[in-house]
Amino acid sequence: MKTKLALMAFAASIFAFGAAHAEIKISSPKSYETAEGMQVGMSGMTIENTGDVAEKLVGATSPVCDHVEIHEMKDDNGIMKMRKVEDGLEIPAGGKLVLESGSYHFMLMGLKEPLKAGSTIGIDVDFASGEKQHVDVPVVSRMEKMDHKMNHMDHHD
Ligand SMILES: [Cu+2]
Repeated sequence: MKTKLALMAFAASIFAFGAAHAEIKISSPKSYETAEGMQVGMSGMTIENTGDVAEKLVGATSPVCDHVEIHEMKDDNGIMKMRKVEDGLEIPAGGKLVLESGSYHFMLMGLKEPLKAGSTIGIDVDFASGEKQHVDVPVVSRMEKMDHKMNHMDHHD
């Protein structure tokens, strides 16, 4: 047992002071409230790689739904279409990936209950390196989304 702990500490120190690695910072997490009976929810966040090697977003999990998919939303001849991203999304060293509605986003599939504005849900974000980051994601109202688009000059504190 002691040997195992010592080995783990040794491995951790190599990781911390050793070779180049990706450094992931997640900001602006957000999820939108859902109506009663809706099976899916949408979540966005900004994932920044401040490290010196590329990292790849490969997926996420959340206790509020059955599973989480990475989606891409695209304008296809005037029709917004979503498709599932199968191979993950690379975030180059020094790069940034913005997940938001209308672009890449997380789709929460098989919601266990409606997402309520004002509440917070947990999403664990997984990367190809094996890194996992827990994110507390506030649920905002649909109105807030429209507000944001329509009143850019409005200042909210
Ligand atoms: Cu989607």
